[in-house]
Amino acid sequence: MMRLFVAIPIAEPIRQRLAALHGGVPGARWMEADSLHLTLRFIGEVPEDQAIDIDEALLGLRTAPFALTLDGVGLFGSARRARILWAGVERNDALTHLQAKVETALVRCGLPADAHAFTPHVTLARLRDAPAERLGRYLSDHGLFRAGPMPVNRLTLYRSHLSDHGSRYEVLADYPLTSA
Ligand code: 2AM
Repeated sequence: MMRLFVAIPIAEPIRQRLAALHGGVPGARWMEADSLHLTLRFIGEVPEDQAIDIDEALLGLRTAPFALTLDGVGLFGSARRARILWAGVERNDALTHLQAKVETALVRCGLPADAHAFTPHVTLARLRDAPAERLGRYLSDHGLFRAGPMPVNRLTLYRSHLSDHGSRYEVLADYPLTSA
């Protein structure tokens, strides 16, 4: 079995802009710059033959490149029990369309439809017992964060390796977006 997800990798120079958001939150585990990504679909554990089907389905996608802009920062979880600190993504019809295409392709591979609404974000840090007051200050300090436009010209299939030290993300395949 392999634990997979489909994402847009975050390229330079946006990585550097996101790295500049590090710090100021006690208990935060910040993402490594080369792991930064925008998840389009978390797949979860699948057997190897299904991973091959998924790879073929993603190869078959025909989508034109586009650009996206990061906008603001926020939290998943309540202010008292915040779990994830993220950078938001400006509303983007091409991104929504791409996510829907990926979803359709994966359901055709036999995966169950994703029950969650797509809330595009780039995880910056995972949080544990972060003081609410410090988080509040962080959000107001960085509320005006914006970065981009970032060209999106490929999707990536990642494999997630879980360990006691957190997850490590391995790039399994890249799928270029082409207008042709
Ligand atoms: P994220 O996009 O908020 O960072 C690999 O675990 C990636 O898939 C992570 O980037 C993670 O969150 C995303 N993901 C989405 N749903 C998930 C789930 N139910 N379990 C684990 N990861 C999930």
